[in-house]
Amino acid sequence: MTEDLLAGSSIHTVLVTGATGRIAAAVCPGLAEAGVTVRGTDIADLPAGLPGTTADLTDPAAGPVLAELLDGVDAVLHLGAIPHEDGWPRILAANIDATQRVLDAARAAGVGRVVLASSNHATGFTRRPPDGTALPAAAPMRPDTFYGVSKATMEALGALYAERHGMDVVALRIGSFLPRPTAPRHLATWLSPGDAVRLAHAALTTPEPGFATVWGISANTRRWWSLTEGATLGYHPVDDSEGFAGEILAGQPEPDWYGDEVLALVGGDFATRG
Ligand code: 15L
Repeated sequence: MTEDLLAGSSIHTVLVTGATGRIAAAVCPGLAEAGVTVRGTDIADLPAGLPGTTADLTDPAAGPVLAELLDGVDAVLHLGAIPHEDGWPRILAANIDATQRVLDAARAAGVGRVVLASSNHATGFTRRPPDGTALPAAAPMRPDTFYGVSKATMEALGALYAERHGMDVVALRIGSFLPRPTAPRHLATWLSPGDAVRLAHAALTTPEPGFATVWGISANTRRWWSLTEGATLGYHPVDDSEGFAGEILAGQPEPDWYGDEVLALVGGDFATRG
C-alpha cells in the first residue's frame, strides 16, 4: 500500500481501540504504511512506538481520557472487545457498554466515522443458502452466543448513531482472522492479515457510507459470504485460502459443506457447541 490511497480522503488520523490485540498488530502498521497517522488505546500497555494512552473503556469514568484520545482524530477503528464467548456481565461491559461509550465519545468530539469490528457470530445461526447464492453482508441478526449478541448489538448501536447523528459507521462482520487457514471452515471464512488492512482502510476512507455492513473475509474461492458489498466500499481482497486447501483436506473425505453444521452454519462451532 502507498500513501496514494489516502489521496482525496479526509481521514488522516485514526484512533484504534484494542490496540494490543491480534488484529491491531496487523492493521496498525498496515494503516501507518498507507499513510494514516495511528493512535492507539487499550487496557494493556501499548506496543513501543505507538502513540496513545491506556484506558479501560468498560469504566464509565473513561470519558475524559477518551475525549483526549479523540482530539484531532478523523475516525475510530473500534477493535477493543472480548473476542470469544464469556459470561454475560463481562460481555455486556466490554463489548456493549464500551462500544456505546466509544460511539458517544466520537459523536461528542465531532468524529464523524467509526468502524466497528463486528463478527460473523452476529448471524452465526444463519445457514448456507442451499441454492449456492452468496449470503448478503446484511444478513439478519441470528446471534449464536452472548458474544454474537454483543456484536449484533454493536451493529444496532452503530445504525442508531448513523441514523440519529448522521455519522458514518461501518460494521465489519469478520470471519476467521488468522495468519493462515487451518481447518476446513476457514477455507470459506479466512481473513488474511493483509486483507484485514485493506478492509480497515476501505471502511475508514470510503466516501459517505452512512451505516454499512461488510463481510470481513479474503477472496477465498470457497467463500459463501458475499463480497459485493465490500467491493462497493472499495474493499478488494487479494488473498485466497485455496492455496492451503490441499494441505487442510489431505487424508480426509470431501467435507459435507451443506450437511455438516460446522460448515453449513455461519458461526461454525460457536453455533454447534453446547
Ligand atoms: C470471531 O469472532 C472470534 O473472535 C474468533 O476467535 C473466531 O472464532 C472467529 O470469529 C471465527 O468465527 O472463526
